[in-house]
Amino acid sequence: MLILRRYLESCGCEPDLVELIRLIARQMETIRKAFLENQTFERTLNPSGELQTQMDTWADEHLIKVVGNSGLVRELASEEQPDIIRFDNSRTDYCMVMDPLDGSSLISTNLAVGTIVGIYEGGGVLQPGSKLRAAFYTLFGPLTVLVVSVGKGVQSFAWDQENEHYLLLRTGISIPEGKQYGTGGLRMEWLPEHVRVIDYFDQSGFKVRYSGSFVADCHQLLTYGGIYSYPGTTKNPEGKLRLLFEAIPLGFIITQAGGRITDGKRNILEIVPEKQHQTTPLYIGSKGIIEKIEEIYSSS
Ligand code: AHM
Ligand code: MG
Repeated sequence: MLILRRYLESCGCEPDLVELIRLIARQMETIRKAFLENQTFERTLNPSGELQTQMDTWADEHLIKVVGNSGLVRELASEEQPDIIRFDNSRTDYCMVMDPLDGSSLISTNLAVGTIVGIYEGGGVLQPGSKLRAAFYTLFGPLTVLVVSVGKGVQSFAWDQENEHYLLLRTGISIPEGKQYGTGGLRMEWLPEHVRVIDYFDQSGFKVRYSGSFVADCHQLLTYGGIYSYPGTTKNPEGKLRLLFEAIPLGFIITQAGGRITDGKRNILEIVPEKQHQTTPLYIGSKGIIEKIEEIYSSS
């Protein structure tokens, strides 16, 4: 059975990149254990003004410590940190973006949440997604799953607790054209273009699937196809989800699986980020559906 390390080596990944991905991947066991004692919200707000959960801060502090001590990352941007962190001890040029725990409002409901990571080679963290060297996410469901792309397609692995390694689950993942959609934002605040998109889905026999965890909702796209969306609204025209920590890494993975990501008008992977906590409206999923959405936007 193929394990994560061998897969990354077989792709020609340099040893430092293999080590970095494996190092973070191994932290998932530690993070999973921390859920039991960290079930509630903190009183603190993150840089996007959202209430943090205990696990947001726990996972953030843990990963910053591990990554900082590794000497494998020069620059780190986290969804939970106001500023970019620089590590002078780094022997590499890797620049990393992370959402330490996405979907954390669902922790107290025991629905699936996960960690999202993107890795650039040099050039800082404010780069378009098309320049990513690698991206991966983990998902805490019945299995701890890791989905990774190093620019050579998408593979998923599952944590084998007994043997302490990640075993290949699915290889060469290709996103089908499905008929399901999820959308965030309050209906009363949707913009007219988004209303037209949703009308199109409803009139075309699409099912609704939305858990409130971006990483989990995107993960199901790899099996069932369809799309996830969080649009711009009258209140937040630039949407809710963060370009660096959510849109770019997941967009990279879904694109590598043959899907697409758009803000309605342009490929999100081509956007040059201007600031760390920038948000973007987004639609992510099956290629044909994204093309239809862009058609609806351009004719609006
Ligand atoms: P988080 O990183 O703090 O979890 O915030 C992002 C989350 C996404 O995981 C999810 O899709 C979205 O926010 C849900 O928002 P809403 O509750 O507005 O539907
Ligand atoms: Mg998030």
